Amino acid sequence: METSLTCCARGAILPTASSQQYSTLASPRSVSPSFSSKSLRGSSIYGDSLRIVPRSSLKVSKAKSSALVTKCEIGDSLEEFLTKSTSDKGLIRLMMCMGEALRTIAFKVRTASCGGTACVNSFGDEQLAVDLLANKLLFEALQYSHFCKYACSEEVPELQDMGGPVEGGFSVAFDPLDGSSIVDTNFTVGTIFGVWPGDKLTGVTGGDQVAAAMGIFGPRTTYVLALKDIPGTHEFLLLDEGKWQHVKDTTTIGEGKMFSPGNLRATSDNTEYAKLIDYYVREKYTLRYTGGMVPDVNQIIVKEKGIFTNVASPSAKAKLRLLFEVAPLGFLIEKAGGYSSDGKQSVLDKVINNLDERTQVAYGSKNEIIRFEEMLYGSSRLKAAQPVGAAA
Ligand code: FDP
Repeated sequence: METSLTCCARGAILPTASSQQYSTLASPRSVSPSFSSKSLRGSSIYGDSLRIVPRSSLKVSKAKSSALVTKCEIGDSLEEFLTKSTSDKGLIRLMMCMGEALRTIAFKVRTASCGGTACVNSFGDEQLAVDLLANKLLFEALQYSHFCKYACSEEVPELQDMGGPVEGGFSVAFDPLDGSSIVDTNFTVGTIFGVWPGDKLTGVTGGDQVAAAMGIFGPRTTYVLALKDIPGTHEFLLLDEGKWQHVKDTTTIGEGKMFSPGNLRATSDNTEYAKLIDYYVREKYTLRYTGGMVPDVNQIIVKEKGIFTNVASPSAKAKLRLLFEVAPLGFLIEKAGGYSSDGKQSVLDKVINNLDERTQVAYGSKNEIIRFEEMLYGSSRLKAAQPVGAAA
């Protein structure tokens, strides 16, 4: 396994588009047989130019509450970071393999041809809509990791057997390309995934995740991840040479007037949500909303402040999926020092009863989540240390 891991780190397992059909995905069953093995070949799609940030110019990680994480430095490669952060070799391998898939997806998004209603991969030997291609690449990466038991995606919401072990292995839920409706407008889009131990993706909670991550395909490509055993949410930048470099830790989400209001149509028949939006406007919050959940939530982690809401109403039902989107992003936000809520509880405390379960959600700083719960339901489970109106 060590040899394979080294191979991952060098980028030699980059799965590339192939003309082979994904028959397992074409007719999904409740639990499919293992994917057939596929040839994963190296790729030279990345240029040769080097743009490595010298370690000396980068600050050392501020996170102090774990002996492991204090050894992790800004400037580390993804593999160095993971090796310092966890002794679980299976998890390291899985996160490395997903990193390989993410950089391939970044390239496919960047070079897609957009027209009509779809953005299609136009580079290489396979013509496929980019969200379906992303879906395929992620399943391939998980199978190749050898540590994934089951996987399922928003595109294929049934458990697929990836062939890995139950004991010491993981099950992974992912949204291959969240915000696929804004790929053509060249807005930032992203992949979301959550990693659970063993073979269960239902009857578990978001708090049971051992890791979660987003791949963010914008002007820059980043891999933002959190691991259960270490504090903080960690951002890796994809360098020109194809390596992921650790560039930021977030361990605190503070107060600040920035809002990102999803499902705004619900304000027409949810008066509490309408009042909450009025509050943000009256208090002169800055609106920062793209309509893509990945960049809209990522900005809270990067700017270390703000609130994202996606609230339901009788006529505008909850649409965000607990398993594929809400729980993994909740894990990233809470590991970053923020809070999440469905109005009454942390989204990490919600039991995932079925793969397609939907929920309303808010992510943000503590005071923002208190305000969200109080304005929607009259009280908050979080004890306010100071009056809620006191946001900076
Ligand atoms: P999209 O439909 O474009 O895939 O997850 C679905 C999602 O995007 C989120 O990325 C986004 O936050 C949300 O839908 C936007 O919904 P509203 O238009 O209702 O705000």
